[in-house]
Parts: sequence; structure tokens; C-alpha cells
Amino acid sequence: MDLVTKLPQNIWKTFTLFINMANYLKRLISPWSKSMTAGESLYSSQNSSSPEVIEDIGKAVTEGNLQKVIGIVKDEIQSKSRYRVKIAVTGDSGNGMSSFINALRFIGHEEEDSAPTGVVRTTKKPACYSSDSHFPYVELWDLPGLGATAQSVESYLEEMQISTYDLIIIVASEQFSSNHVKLAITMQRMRKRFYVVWTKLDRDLSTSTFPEPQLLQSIQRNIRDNLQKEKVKEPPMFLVSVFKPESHDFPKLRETLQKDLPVIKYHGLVETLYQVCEKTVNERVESIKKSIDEDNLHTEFGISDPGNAIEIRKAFQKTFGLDDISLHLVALEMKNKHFNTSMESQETQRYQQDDWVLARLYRTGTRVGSIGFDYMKCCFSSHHSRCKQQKDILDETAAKAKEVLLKILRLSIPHP
Ligand SMILES: Nc1nc2c(ncn2[C@@H]2O[C@H](COP(=O)(O)OP(=O)(O)O)[C@@H](O)[C@H]2O)c(=O)[nH]1
Ligand SMILES: [Mg+2]
Repeated sequence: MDLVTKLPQNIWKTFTLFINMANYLKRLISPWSKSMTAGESLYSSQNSSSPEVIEDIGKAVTEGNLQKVIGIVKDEIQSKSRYRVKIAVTGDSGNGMSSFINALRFIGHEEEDSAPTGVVRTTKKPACYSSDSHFPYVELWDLPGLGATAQSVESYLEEMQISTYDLIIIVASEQFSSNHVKLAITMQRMRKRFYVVWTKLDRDLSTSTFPEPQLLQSIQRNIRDNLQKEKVKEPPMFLVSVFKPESHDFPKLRETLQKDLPVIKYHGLVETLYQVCEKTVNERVESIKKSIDEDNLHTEFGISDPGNAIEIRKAFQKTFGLDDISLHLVALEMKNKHFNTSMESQETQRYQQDDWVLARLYRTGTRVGSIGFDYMKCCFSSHHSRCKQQKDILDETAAKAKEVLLKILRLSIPHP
């Protein structure tokens, strides 16, 4: 009977949940997948890890100690959970930025804690607001608007220290001006995540002769065209009126924000940690390849038969922490963290003997060491071809190690 079909139900369920969650998070944090593999980030972040943590995680990966990796990531996630995401609200003066912040917080203009609004220029220096009940650990920064002075967009952004913010909301109304376009261009250049909010929609609706859907489309098209002309990738766009904080695109905006907040919060962290893991695995691969060239696998890994592919693969898997027991413990650790249940020790012991993790990974396409057939000794007849096969097994094992590390990082992130 196939090993997979022999697996008890509860183990199946655990792993199905593990894989489903990984897929869910993959979608949730999809901007990373590109940046992770390209080694270049899509968005810049203020929220990274300390050199000590980076060193510790590198050491754990070198030792092939995935449980230690999980522990470090867990602690880091815990400490970053208190990180306050900084959101800057900017635009031309009078566009409705302060009013927008109040509406986002579901408060009026005349409450004790509301951002001052008005036809005269009311916001003279950046002011911080929060809404712990709706957006915990978030700072909403009301910036003085552009346009009131002859200041260039560049010097305005420098003065506002825009690089210190995690997300920028560009507010526009009446027209999408050259300042709005310049802000968007600069955000893209700085790799800052940004949204465009078109406000005062009630005015547009009351003065327009077009039916509402057509008017909304034409506002969106106008913003899109202006950005496209400057090759700015379309950002999330929302059309709102502060007099209806639960209508138009306000709910969509809050939903998008809720989804993006954990991504923003942990983005820098996961990105940095993954890069460290990737670099460490690559360095380990290079060092093992040297041993292969020097015919030194026996000394380093205690391999008795360098022509035995199974023995070699097992040794490499062990060195990266991908042996069955380690993977099983990883799965348990991740399961415990997310589902807060633990397996009985008897069961744990029994399954540690089994190849079930490997079997499950085979089924889900994340198979460890897909060079699954045993090489005949004749394949290793020459030193050259033997080295090549050993390096192939090594490369494949290293790729799986990176995959597992990425999965650990992604699964460690709390989701909304
Ligand atoms: N009709 C309408 N007026 C708005 C809206 N948002 C802001 N305003 C008005 O626009 C003016 C400037 O608003 P304010 O928030 O102070 O703009 P800021 O300078 O960008 O911060 C105020 O008189 C607001 O009442 C809106 O959604 N609809
Ligand atoms: Mg203002």
C-alpha cells in the first residue's frame, strides 16, 4: 500500500491545513513571491531585523536547525507585532485630507480628537492620529498639503520625511493635478506602497449631468490615464465622500487596508530573513560543492559509499534539516502554533518512524529530492559524472530547503 494512503486521518488533516494555509498566505503576500525569487523587493520597508537576529538565523540555517529558525522567526514576529505602521495622507492643500482622516476614523470634524479642517489652510505641520478600535498599531499622519507654496514636490517630500512612512495615501478632489501625478511617480520610484483616494465625490455627483456609474468610470479613467502617461503602475484607487464614510469605496478601502497592514508590518522582516536564509543556503552549497570536487564527502558527512545516491541525498537532507524527523517536528511546531493542539507523545513517536512528511510533500509537489530513483553504481563510473550527480542532488535539496524556509516564514505571519 502507498505510504500516503496509510497515513492516519488526523495527520492528513493537519497537513492539508498546513498546505492550505501556505497557499492562502502565498496569495495574501503575493507581492513577495516575485521579490523573493528576484532577490529584489517590490516595496521598500522601514521595518527590518537587527544584525543579531540576522546572525542568529544564519547560524541556525547553517546548522540545519529548522526548529531554531522557527523560534527566531516567532520571536521576531512577536516583537514586530507592536510595530506601528505609519501612514501618510498627502495631496494638494484643500483636497480634503484632514476630513478624509476623520472619516476613516469614523469621527466628525468637531470632536476633541479630530483633525482640523476648513477652507483656509488648517494643517501646517504633520499631525498624528490613531484609531485603535478600527486600526490598531496604526499612525495616520495628516501632512500639510502641497500647492499652497511654490515648493517643488521633491523638496516637499524631503521636508515631510516621506521615506519614514510605510504607506502613502494620495488624496485628490476636483482634479487629478500635476502634483498628484508627481507624487505618484515619486512613490513608485521610491518603491513606496501607495493608494489614490478621490474624495468629495458627493460634489461631483451633485453637479454632474452624467448617471452615477458613468461619472465614477470617467473619474477613474482620468486618474488612470494621467498615471499611465507617466508609466506609473495602477495603484489601489478609491472614490469616497467624507459625508458617507460607509458608502462608495470607503468599505473597500478599509478592507484593503486591513489586508495590507500585516503585509506591510511583516514585509521587511520576512524579506530580510528570507534573504539571509537564501544566502546561507547558497554558501553552504558552495562549500559542499568544494568538498565534492575534493572527493571529501566521506570526511564531512561520513558517507561510506559516494556512489550511493540514497545515502548522499539523506546526508544532504540532514545537513539542511530536511530529514524526516526534522520535517516532522517542523510540521508539528507550525501546527501547534496555528491550531493550538498537540499530538499525543505516543503518536508523535510512532510517526517519527514513518516517512509520512516526505510522502505528503511528494503528493503536494514539494517533494524533497525529486531525483527519486536510485542511481546505479555504473552511473558513477567516472569521477566527473559522479560529482555532477552529487551536485545535482545537492542543488535540488538546497532548492527544497529554501522552499521549506520560505514556507516557515510565511506561515509564521499572523493573518487578518
Ligand atoms: N462636499 C465635500 N466637502 C469636503 C469633503 N471633504 C472635505 N471637504 C471640505 O473641503 C474643505 C477642505 O477640507 P480639509 O479636510 O481641511 O482639506 P485639507 O487641506 O486637504 O486637509 C473643507 O471645507 C471640508 O469641509 C467631501 O467629501 N465632500
Ligand atoms: Mg488639512
